[in-house]
Amino acid sequence: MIEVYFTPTPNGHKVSIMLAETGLPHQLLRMNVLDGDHLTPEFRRINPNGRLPAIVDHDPIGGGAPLPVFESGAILLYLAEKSGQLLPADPRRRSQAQQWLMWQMASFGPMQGQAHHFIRYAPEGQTYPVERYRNETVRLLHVLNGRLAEAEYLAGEYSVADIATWPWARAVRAIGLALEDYPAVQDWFGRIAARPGVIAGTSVENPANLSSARPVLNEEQWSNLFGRNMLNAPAR
Ligand SMILES: N[C@@H](CCC(=O)N[C@@H](CS)C(=O)NCC(=O)O)C(=O)O
Repeated sequence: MIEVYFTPTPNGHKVSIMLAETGLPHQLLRMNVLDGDHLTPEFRRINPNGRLPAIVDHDPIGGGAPLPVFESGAILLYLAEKSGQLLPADPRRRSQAQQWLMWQMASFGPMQGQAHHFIRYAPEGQTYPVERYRNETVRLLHVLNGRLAEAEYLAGEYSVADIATWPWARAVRAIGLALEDYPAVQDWFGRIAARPGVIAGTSVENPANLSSARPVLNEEQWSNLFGRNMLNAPAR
């Protein structure tokens, strides 16, 4: 059994989609980041970085003690290895899947995440960071569109790279961007949205950040959501 420390965000949905696609037995444990569930000493023994998602595999590859895995990209690779699915066997495609997975983890997720932060959460009127991160997200959408204009899926076949990228493509409308402006991305997005595993993996709970509304948070919730309280919380 795999325990999934889950919150309904693009990073959380990568894991719920992967588990629905592969059929690996699991249990979702819903974490509330506004309450600081991810900052407790217990959770930080699973993910020292105090972020979601994370998993604990009680029947890990290779046996032995339960294995905690953090960072959504590492979780996808672990589940691909465990299930023998969604990481291409062909070495060229396998490398492409790893490259686009790293691209999502290092660029498309973090840059867009900052755009969400400055557009929807930070005090209003900060034009420089809003433009910087929205423009960078636009640039990355052009990169994605270029790849998908030449290949049906990021690695030539459906893989962990698509599962990592799709929930973040879904989130761009909350920062005022439209997939219609990127036709190859839009076609790819529709193909993936129709997959039963993706429908099951995203029906778990709607992500908070698909809406462009500005959330109203009190001081404590803000500090929990953006990790500030982690500096005050004991690590162990
Ligand atoms: N690179 C990490 C990012 C994880 C991340 O930032 N998770 C968010 C939710 S999607 C979180 O835990 N936020 C709470 C906080 O920042 O304190 C991954 O892909 O797993």
